[in-house]
Amino acid sequence: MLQGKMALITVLVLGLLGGYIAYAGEANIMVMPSEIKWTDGPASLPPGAKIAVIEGDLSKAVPFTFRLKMPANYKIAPHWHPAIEHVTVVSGTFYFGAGDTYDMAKAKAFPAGSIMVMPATHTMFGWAEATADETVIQVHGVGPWGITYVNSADDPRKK
Ligand SMILES: [Cu+2]
Repeated sequence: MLQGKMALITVLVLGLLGGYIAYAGEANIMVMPSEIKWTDGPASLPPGAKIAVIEGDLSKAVPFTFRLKMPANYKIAPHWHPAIEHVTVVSGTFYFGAGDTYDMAKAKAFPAGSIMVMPATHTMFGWAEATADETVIQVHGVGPWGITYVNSADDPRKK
């Protein structure tokens, strides 16, 4: 079971990011908002999001920081990660809840400046506020990173 999970994580992580970006352990990283380079979000997330990896290589055992820009009403189904996740809301409002089921009543609206810290394998779900053009969150932790959906039917890689 655990081996299966690890194999799955490896597949997810390798699919997430190809390029190598410095991490703070080897170089200073000082980035202005205007210098952030956005690309289409990874296949592991529903289409429509943009990602900017600021630090690290998500497939490696090094610190990483990335931002995720989501359009209004963007939904991320219940899932978990192989490592601790720190989520900081940079702009907009991110609705975020803990648990295995997508239950809006169990989520809270987190405005810019909020931070959530979720231990490895804890389940969570979220969506971007409906009225903002975009909601940006920043995620940091130590890789290797990945995402596993509670219901595999929610995994965009399987659609
Ligand atoms: Cu998450």
